[in-house]
Amino acid sequence: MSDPALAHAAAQVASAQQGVPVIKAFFDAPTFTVTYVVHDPDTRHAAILDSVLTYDPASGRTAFEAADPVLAYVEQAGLTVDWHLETHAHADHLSAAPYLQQKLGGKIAIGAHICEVQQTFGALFNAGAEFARDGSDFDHLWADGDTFAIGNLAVTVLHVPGHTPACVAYVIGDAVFVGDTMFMPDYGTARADFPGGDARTLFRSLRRILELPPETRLFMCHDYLPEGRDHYVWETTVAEQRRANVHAHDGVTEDEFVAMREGRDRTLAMPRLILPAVQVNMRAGHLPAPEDNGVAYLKIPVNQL
Ligand SMILES: N[C@@H](CCC(=O)N[C@@H](CS)C(=O)NCC(=O)O)C(=O)O
Ligand SMILES: [Fe+2]
Repeated sequence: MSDPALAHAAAQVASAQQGVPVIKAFFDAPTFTVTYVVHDPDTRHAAILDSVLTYDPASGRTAFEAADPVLAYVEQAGLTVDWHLETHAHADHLSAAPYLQQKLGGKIAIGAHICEVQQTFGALFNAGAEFARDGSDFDHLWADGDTFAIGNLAVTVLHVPGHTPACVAYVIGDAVFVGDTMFMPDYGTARADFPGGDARTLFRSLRRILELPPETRLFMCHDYLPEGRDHYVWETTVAEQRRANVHAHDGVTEDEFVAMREGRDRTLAMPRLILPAVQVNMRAGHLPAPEDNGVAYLKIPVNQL
């Protein structure tokens, strides 16, 4: 394998104890997002991945319906949260990482290419000089192949761009949190038409994850309940994706994938919350600074998306 980061992740999965880490999923039905709490049973150190701040765009009101059950679980289980890990700057929900950080501690981290995303969306929202585009709103930025530990759990970060330029997957023990690269086999893959997205890059990234050992557990960031299924699911394996992913199973060529993905993306509406979500998530989940009346405002760029 001429891919040291992937080789390291594959060795980590192969040597990890099966069934460890302990993984608890929380599904947010309004945004179809899965938040995970992952912990090491020996030390009870934990990470929270892709948390959701509930947001009603009609009233402009935030709430904690999605985040409070995560908070209650962590407190009841007596976990120490080291990290709030984002797989990418989400376009479909606001992050609850600052809320959970304030309650639980821990550092907020995302892929280092977030700086490109901040440039793009900083320009879209005509953000002023007070908006740093160097990733410094986050506590930590990951590069491809970075490694760290959650208690005794080994973690390898893989940069998997395509859906967005900054997407990363977190390989934790024998489990991979794939973000928005692929979805469950019967739904396929993520869209690649957001600013900075690219279908060919996405195919290479998701096929890279599928080079991991066949038994590797894969955890999705969303499930959209395709026709023919009546319950939400978010866990599968490398072997199952390679056999059955409707967009990207073994045998699908890069060109076939790109034609399919670009064709399908032309039919998709923008996510309901993209404008509030990216404006907040590019700031690591923080609202823009309040104006002189003490109120924080979100902008709507007209006729831009
Ligand atoms: N209907 C959802 C769609 C959200 C959406 O576009 N999700 C992205 C991931 S952030 C995606 O890849 N969707 C694939 C698809 O809808 O086929 C919404 O409005 O929030
Ligand atoms: Fe996404």
